[in-house]
Amino acid sequence: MQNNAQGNTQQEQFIFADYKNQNSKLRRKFVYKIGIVGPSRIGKTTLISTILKDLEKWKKEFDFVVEPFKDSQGRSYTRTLIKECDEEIESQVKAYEYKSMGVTTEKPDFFDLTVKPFDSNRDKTKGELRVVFLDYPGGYLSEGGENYNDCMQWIEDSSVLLVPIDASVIMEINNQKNSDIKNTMSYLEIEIVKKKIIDWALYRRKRKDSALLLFVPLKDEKYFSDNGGKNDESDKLYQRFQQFYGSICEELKEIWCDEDEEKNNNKRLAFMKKKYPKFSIDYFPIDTIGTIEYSYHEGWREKKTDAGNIIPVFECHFKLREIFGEGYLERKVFGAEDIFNKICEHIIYKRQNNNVFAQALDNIRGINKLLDQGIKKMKEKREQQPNKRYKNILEGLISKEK
Ligand SMILES: Nc1nc2c(ncn2[C@@H]2O[C@H](COP(=O)(O)OP(=O)(O)OP(=O)(O)O)[C@@H](O)[C@H]2O)c(=O)[nH]1
Ligand SMILES: [Mg+2]
Repeated sequence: MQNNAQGNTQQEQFIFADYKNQNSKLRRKFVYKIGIVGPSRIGKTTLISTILKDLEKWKKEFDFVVEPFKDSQGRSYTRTLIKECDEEIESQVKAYEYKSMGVTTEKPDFFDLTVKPFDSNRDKTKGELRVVFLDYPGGYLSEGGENYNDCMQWIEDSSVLLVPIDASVIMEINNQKNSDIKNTMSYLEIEIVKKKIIDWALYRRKRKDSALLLFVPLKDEKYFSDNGGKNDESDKLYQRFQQFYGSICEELKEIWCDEDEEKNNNKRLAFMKKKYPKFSIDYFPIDTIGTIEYSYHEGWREKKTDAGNIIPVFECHFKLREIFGEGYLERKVFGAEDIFNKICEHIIYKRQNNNVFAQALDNIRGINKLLDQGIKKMKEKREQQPNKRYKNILEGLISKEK
């Protein structure tokens, strides 16, 4: 989280300059970009690194090898980064008194992965998709910073957008009190987040490109009983999510859906089903730590930001769960795999439907079939073990620009 991985300058790493350079090898590759939008301390770095923590299982369960990208010398900047983030979270969990402060991200960072399908004998892989998550300091959203424009351009270009939500704040404030609502909007920078999502949605429609929007409540261990928690307040959490973020979903519906267009699409779909970009808005609350839950808050206070602005802060405190006679519990991640599963499914769909060149190349190399099988297996697994927390808010085909 502290970007120590950058210290190892010997490793080739993904950087904006390379990506933008028209002559770079990277530029000529298909890179599937994943964006994230959230203010500082909301949990962006924790979310990305938790999703990528346990990549080994993909081999066993889904016929894919998902690995941190390795440079020509076999070194991996991303592997180091994931390890550092993981160690940071583990050390927070092991601390007797858990402090939710962690280490703030200091510069934009890339989590650069390769996704390779196994061939039908499962003895070697065939082809490779490059999937890259961008993480950046949350302070950028309101105050900018180095490479700010590159980060925002990346977000617009990404067909997958992650939006972490601070569950403890929206659950523990008084949601009937005007001043609490106003402060929450300001503290969680909900208007700025909303604007980024709307700009992204308009860009998707303009580009006729598919879109996957994932709202991910974090710091929510206390509100679920399926991972060691005592109470189930999941319905209340969803209601609170709707109170603060529901209007974004309504606006997206306006932007992406057009009933007449949908009817036409449906007619045309019979012939050219694969031509239309689809969208999905999903709700995926996950436990990134699992054994640390909300304990108490200190109410609202004011804080001066680096740029000198005064903002309201709602400081929540967390505690380690203790099981009588068993001491403290180890970290227990829940639901992260389902998110990556959904992202991969989306990327493969996009590859097979929006990109004629990739499609032709995949067909020649025999990868299309392998990708198809992979998607099927992922869907089957999700249907066998439905994650009760997960909700599909809205899905459909993106209409033409109005
Ligand atoms: N209990 C609990 N704590 C979490 C969870 N997710 C994140 N946190 C804590 O929230 C704090 C902030 O998380 P980060 O991932 O560093 O937040 P960030 O959005 O990357 O912050 P910046 O880098 O400043 O933009 C850390 O101390 C995390 O351990 C969660 O699901 N549960
Ligand atoms: Mg961070």
